[in-house]
Amino acid sequence: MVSTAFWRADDAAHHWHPFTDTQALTKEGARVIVRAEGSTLWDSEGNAILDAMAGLWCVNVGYGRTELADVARRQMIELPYYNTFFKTTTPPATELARKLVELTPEGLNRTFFANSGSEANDTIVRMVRHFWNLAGQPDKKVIISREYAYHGSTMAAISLSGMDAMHRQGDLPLPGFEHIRPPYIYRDSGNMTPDEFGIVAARALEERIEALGAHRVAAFIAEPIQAAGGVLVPPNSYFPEIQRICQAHDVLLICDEVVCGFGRTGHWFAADAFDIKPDFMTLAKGLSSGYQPISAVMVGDRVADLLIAQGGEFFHGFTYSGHPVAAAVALENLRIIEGEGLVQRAHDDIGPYLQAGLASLDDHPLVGEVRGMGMIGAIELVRDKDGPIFFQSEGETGALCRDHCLNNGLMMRPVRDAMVLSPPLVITYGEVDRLIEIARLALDLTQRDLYL
Ligand code: PXG
Repeated sequence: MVSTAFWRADDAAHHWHPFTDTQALTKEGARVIVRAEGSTLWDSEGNAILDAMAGLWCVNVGYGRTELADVARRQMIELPYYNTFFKTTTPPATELARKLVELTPEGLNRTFFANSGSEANDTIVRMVRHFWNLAGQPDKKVIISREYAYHGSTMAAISLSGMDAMHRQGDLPLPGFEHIRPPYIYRDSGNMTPDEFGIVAARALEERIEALGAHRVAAFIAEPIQAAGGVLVPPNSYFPEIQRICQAHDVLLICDEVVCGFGRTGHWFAADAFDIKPDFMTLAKGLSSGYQPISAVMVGDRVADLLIAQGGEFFHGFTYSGHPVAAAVALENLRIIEGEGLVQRAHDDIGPYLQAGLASLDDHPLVGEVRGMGMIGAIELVRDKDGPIFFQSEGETGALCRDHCLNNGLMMRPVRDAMVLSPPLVITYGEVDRLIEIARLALDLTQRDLYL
């Protein structure tokens, strides 16, 4: 058998990892994940790790689904690949396009396929620009997003994202992308109620539109819950006000459901929960539960009707747009989610159980706030609950806590000093109990490290 040391040496020599300090990784060596089942991962040294992240917020139906492997195998034998470019299609791509129209909110009646959330968001940027040109308003080009947003890693998607560290590497964002404050209740609401604060945070959009001139603003993009930004759950007042502002200034609304979609929040889409009526919706991750790379842009009627009626050929697409194997796997994944009632389970069974478990950590001296919805959550660590006072060296405490989690068999990662989690929707009650138990142990060990 090939040894862990062999994998680590080869990996350090040749494999350039995403979002990784290669020098640090080379010293430590990568953990080699070799197998997974349900909500549990195994590494090459036989350690079992409870995956509270569902991979990267994506393995909604859990690991080890042989149904998905069977469908992929069948599709590969029948038709492993054909494109959807030149007036051809394949049954899985067509069926998935229709299925997504049925599942997503009313008014989104067209599906454009890509392979990643980043590509889908880049596609939306192109459609938005094309739309306003055709609509006779070529000055409407600026897209507004939020600080801490994550919309992907390609050039347009990073520009949409509000991550300073990413922007610093490569003179980004590109021109024409603006960022406003996020609705970060815990940090910023001060003496306001969440709903009062929600209006204030949303008005930041109106202020920016007015500063730029509405004739220049093309669209606003938002994740309903900012996931990689630290699981920022908006106040209930936030999105209705955002929706009003977009309508008032004729700004298109893009809802990025890459993390929030497919049951994660206890709803098929978080747009349903927050009553968002978007012009575009970005889908990926839970669409295939990560078993195949596939993403989709859901396009609203207003945009689609104009682009199709007057746009002519849309010169945009990817070799693997609507890949038949990925589409077949996504369809089967959706059948599993429906058949097993996983959205409902996240809404009124395991979701509330997870949130109650998280809430039980609130008494810990390091925990400033726990927040979440359905099967997504965060535990925000602070130096002092009064204030609150955050840690001076942002991210260090989170990293310490992450290491203690991992050493005790729990995969949970920090965003700044907030521990974020989004376990598979199939996680069991017993596993949630263990998750909370290890999280508390990791918090104790982190506290000991800090105050020894
Ligand atoms: N939108 C959202 C909301 C995302 O979270 C993307 C778009 C981009 O998707 P692709 O498929 O291009 O990666 C994402 C991706 C993390 C992490 O550590 C999060 C993502 C990706 C990688 C790492 O939180 N989200």
